[in-house]
Amino acid sequence: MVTGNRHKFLEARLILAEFQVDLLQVDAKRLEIQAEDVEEVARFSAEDAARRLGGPLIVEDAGLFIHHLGGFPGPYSSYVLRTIGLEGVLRLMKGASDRRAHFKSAIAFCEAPGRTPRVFTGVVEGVISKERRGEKGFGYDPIFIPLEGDGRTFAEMETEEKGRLSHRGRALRKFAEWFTRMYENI
Ligand code: ITT
Repeated sequence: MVTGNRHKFLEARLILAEFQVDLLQVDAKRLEIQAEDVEEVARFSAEDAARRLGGPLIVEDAGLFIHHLGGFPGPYSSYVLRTIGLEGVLRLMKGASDRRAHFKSAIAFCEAPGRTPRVFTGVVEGVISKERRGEKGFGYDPIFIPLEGDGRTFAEMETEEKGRLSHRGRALRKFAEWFTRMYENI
């Protein structure tokens, strides 16, 4: 998995281990285009990474889409976290009655240089909390409460529990089902 985000990698490794798929992290340079949808970003990045590093590999692009803010920060999620941070997002949400949001993940698999990547997506619906809660996870986890949970934020959950509900878990399980079918005879 080509990523600079260790947390993301550790979550992904745990999920794929359930399918007996072993994952290694490569923190290598790759191009990341600015686009509206995570699928396109992931597909482009995987193609570029495979050209530089060979394959097979996966790349993930993810984002948080907040309804009250018209889908913002979406494709700008990492920039927004680096600039205004969680406190800034909570400020933008002050007084908002519609606190719905979703995370979306796109996992792009590229088998080898020149091959067209295959993309798998996953979404988790939730709400933005009124204050930050929890120390686990990363990124927006302290302010995201998944609807299918029990009211805790992702940052209040163990990695395994988050993986059962998360956008990343959903996308990776789709990938793993396809991958293990494709490669079962190798
Ligand atoms: P790579 O591109 O190197 O994989 P990244 O951290 O930049 O790592 P993304 O572009 O996919 O990853 O993520 C965009 C932002 O969304 C980034 O700030 C993440 O912290 C945040 N994010 C992604 N998945 C998340 C999750 O499961 N929980 C909380 N925040 C998440």
